[in-house]
Amino acid sequence: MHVVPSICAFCGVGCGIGLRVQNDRVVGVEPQPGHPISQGQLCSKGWATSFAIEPANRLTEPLVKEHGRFRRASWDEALGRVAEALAIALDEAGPQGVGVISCARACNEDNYAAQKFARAVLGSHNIDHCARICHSPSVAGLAMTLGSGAMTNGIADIDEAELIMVIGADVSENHAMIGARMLRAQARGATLIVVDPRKTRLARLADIHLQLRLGSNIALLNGLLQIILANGWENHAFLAARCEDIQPLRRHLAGLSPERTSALTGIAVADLERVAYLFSHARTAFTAYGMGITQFQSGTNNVIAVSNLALACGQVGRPGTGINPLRGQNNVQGACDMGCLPNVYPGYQDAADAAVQAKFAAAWGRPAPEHPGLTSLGMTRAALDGELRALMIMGEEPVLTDPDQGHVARALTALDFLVVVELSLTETAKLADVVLPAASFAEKHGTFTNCERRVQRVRQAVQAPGMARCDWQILGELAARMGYPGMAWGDAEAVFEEMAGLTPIYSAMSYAALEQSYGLQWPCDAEHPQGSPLLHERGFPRGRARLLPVSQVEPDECPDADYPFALTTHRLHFHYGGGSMTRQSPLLERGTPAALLFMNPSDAVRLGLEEQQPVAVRSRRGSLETRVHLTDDVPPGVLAMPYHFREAPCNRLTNGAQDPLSKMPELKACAVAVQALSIGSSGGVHASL
Ligand SMILES: Nc1nc2c(c(=O)[nH]1)N[C@H]1C(S)=C(S)[C@@H](COP(=O)(O)OP(=O)(O)OC[C@H]3O[C@@H](n4cnc5c(=O)[nH]c(N)nc54)[C@H](O)[C@@H]3O)O[C@H]1N2
Ligand SMILES: Nc1nc2c(c(=O)[nH]1)N[C@H]1C(S)=C(S)[C@@H](COP(=O)(O)OP(=O)(O)OC[C@H]3O[C@@H](n4cnc5c(=O)[nH]c(N)nc54)[C@H](O)[C@@H]3O)O[C@H]1N2
Ligand code: SF4
Ligand SMILES: [Mo]
Repeated sequence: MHVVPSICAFCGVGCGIGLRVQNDRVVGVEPQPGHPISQGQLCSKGWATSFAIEPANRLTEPLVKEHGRFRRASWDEALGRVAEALAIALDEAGPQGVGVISCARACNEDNYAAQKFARAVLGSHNIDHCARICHSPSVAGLAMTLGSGAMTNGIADIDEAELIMVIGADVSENHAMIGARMLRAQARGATLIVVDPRKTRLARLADIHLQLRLGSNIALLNGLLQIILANGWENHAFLAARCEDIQPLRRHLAGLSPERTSALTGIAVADLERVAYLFSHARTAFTAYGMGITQFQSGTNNVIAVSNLALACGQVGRPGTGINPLRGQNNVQGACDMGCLPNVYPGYQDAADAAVQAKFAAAWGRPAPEHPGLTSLGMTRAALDGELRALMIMGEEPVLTDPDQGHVARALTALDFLVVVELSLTETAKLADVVLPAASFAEKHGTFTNCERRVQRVRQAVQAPGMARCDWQILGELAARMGYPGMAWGDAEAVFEEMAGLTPIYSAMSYAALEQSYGLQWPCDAEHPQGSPLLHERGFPRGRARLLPVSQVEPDECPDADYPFALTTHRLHFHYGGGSMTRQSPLLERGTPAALLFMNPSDAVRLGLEEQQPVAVRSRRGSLETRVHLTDDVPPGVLAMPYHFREAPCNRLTNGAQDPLSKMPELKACAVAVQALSIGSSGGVHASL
């Protein structure tokens, strides 16, 4: 047996793992000794890696659909079909009629290839990925206030924080090794504050839990800032030297009072005052936030409200501080950095800028696409309208993970042609015309960029099962068939080198440089050859940081007589995304609860429901059956459901209403009704869980 060092392929923490290999099979996992992030530990998902990529559960051959059924095919036949279908769609509908969804679980090299394929081969900016429904409001909001949308500080900064404020993130479940680090910081004396409508595990352990009303983030953050400004607790020196526009914000908040904030958020005035005092007086306050901020139709404004608070108190640009969006997927930071977004080329170079267009047109030997691109949900809409004809989905499971499942399934079936590149036959792959087998991270060389902008090497430990290939190779072959020779790279390193040459924030990186340490944090360029653990020490990318007045916006759908509950959706520690990888592990499957609808006991009493009672849950868009679990994790009137389970897919219920700026759908709040199911129908529920 030998051990191959790599990086965990689940969440954005980026833990260092060792793949234990025997007879060309990954038989187990161990923590990478000395790794600066995981420090010799892994969470249960990391430990379960070998199940997630087990060859027996994988796609090993291309599949093509005929008369509604899949049959095996050669690469030659399958790629021939894809090339032909894309050519027909281009012919009939032009570059606006085709699109690519890339994969935040795959390597930077794969994602670079995906956006190059969309732009250089298909001639379209229709390229997007799951960041749209994750941290797109961070990218949009922090671009407006700071000029850059990534975590400003590193994970190790938690060790230097005097105060840690977690807003809308369930860190001990979802970024487990960061959660553990926060609890260690608390044990050495840091103050831990959690802002969440649910009593998460971290909230129960925190010094202060602000259990705000669902969707009242801006009211709370504005209210805290109003108390700070009214008492003169803001950081005057930082505001004068580093920020602009405090006066309009001061005027905007002047009409508020702590009592009004308390009424809007459900938090007692004394708690508001205590948190405002502690946050503004801490020498170093590390702010981390997640989906409880971004997944609202007010997502971008929520992010701006977080930014306003941290800036006004000068809690940015120093070790132990920062505005830190906890990026979710193992390589979602990288997929954004690689330009898998309709409006930017690699390194956030503006797709609408003529000089940038000329740069890439010259490098790739193809003219820049003429039209602005569509977002992922924009492509779904265009498919339903008959405008998008052919789509490639490379490693995403939108049937389970996008809002309003019925709408998504109708859109994908309305396409003339769908090709899915996947590890296994997911719910989305089942709808495809052609399915192509992809190599997993343990079967290829490449890089992942974790949530703190750290680019780390992933190494091939075993051969890919059957005929599976790397995404960049598949895209390269397809490009060649479509008459574009510029993606025929010899190996992953060649893809990385081409990318680094065109991406200023990665420009001083190479595989050799990444080998020398535990990766490098961008920007890594001639000025910062050793990378940049800490951003904005002296200036912001936009010069001075901007404070922007924002106002509370209620969720699009609030409870009413027909749909009396607010439903929020979240994650469980043992499962990941649409579950296609974690649900292969018998150990993690043991962590699947029998009941998926979390309800406060007082609501259950009112409705006459008992623990594990079968229920139907309805929203304006769809319904599902599951069982209730009674817990005071959720407040009365609020229900919560995880989104990992195809048997009871909560995205059948969720609302597609979008943030106008980032196009983020409102995954964290919609209105539902609950109905008890009779014992007769419970057999069905039981069988489905
Ligand atoms: N185990 C596991 N880990 C994961 C993942 C997974 O699927 N499983 N997915 C990864 C991905 S892609 C991501 S993006 C991250 C996401 O990680 P998180 O951001 O932690 O994701 P969630 O659990 O969806 O939501 C976080 C919290 O927001 C709270 N919330 C809901 N409404 C509000 C509100 O109005 N205000 C506030 N302040 N909070 C609110 C919820 O109660 C929940 O506790 O996790 C990553 N890690
Ligand atoms: N209701 C609700 N819905 C949500 C959320 C929520 O909080 N509530 N959160 C949203 C968020 S934050 C996110 S990020 C999305 C995530 O949504 P998705 O990205 O759709 O979720 P995953 O299950 O991670 O899907 C990734 C797929 O990639 C495949 N894969 C892994 N590695 C590779 C590879 O190297 N190559 C290829 N080709 N495929 C690979 C895996 O098999 C898996 O099926 O879900 C969103 N949906
Ligand atoms: S915390 Fe995230 S990166 Fe670390 S082992 Fe767990 S899933 Fe993997
Ligand atoms: Mo995410």
